[in-house]
Amino acid sequence: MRSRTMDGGTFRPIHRGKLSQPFLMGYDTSCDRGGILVQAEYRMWDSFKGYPRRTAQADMKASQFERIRDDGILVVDGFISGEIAEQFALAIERLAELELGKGGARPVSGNGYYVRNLIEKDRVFHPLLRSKAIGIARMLLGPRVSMRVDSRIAFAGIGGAGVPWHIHFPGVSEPSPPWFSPPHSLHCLIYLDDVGPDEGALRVIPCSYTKPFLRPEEIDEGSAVSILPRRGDCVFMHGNTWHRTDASSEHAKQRTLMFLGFTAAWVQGDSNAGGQPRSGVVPYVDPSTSWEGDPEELDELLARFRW
Ligand SMILES: O=C(O)CCC(=O)C(=O)O
Ligand SMILES: [Fe+2]
Repeated sequence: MRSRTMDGGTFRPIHRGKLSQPFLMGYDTSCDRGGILVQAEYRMWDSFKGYPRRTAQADMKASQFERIRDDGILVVDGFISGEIAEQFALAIERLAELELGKGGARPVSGNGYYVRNLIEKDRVFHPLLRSKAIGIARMLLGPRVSMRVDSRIAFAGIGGAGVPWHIHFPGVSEPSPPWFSPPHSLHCLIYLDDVGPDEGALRVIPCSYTKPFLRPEEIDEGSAVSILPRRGDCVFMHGNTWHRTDASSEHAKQRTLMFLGFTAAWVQGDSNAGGQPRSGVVPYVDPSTSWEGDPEELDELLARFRW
């Protein structure tokens, strides 16, 4: 068990330094007791609301922020504590038991199954509405982001299982229309079980989010990095980073992970391929019952944002 608090330890105070010009967004990095935090001061170009300001902070070193921003991939060890990972894993198993075979959790052949929309299904996931991942998402995608939380459980003891090369937002076409903008999203894969060679490494191609039009057979395996995440670790990736898993062995233990998927709040639609509407199998849990912040921010996070 690691002894980290929710979302990677204590939040260090920051030296604010010089903020960006009004109406301009800029990055401000500052040193504080050896740690470096990155922040953006946004002025939201919303005349109806009086051009409100919002500050986004990523609790990470500038070099880490540049890594996720440019390479589209960053691994953060111990992002959540082992204890909280255990709570999440148990809640996901409970939901899976309720949903399996009833139109909820969806088994995928050779892959395991997905339990989706966790925030709306159990209060245990509501602290994620204050996750430090949100600040990072706002640094990358803008001040208004929405978030959904899904999970995957891969079966124990099954050899040859895994996911092939894929991206999470395959929204491109050929030819590319003149007004097409590439789909940007931040996906945070939080591992709730240790992954070793038996469970199968995660393989990721850095910078590949710039090539959503690749075909899986064109991928250069040699350029992939191999990651063996441990319970509580988080792999931050651009949602269109090409990735796959190595095949499991028959000695594989259960592999449970959560996906925190972020898009700009006005992007309608699913941030995770194959998402499903509310199944109605488990009762709806209203996230606003455990929210003390600005209701507008909650609406954004839950994809209820309207202009
Ligand atoms: O299991 C993993 O490590 C990654 C799974 C994955 O990429 C997916 O389900 O989309
Ligand atoms: Fe994936």
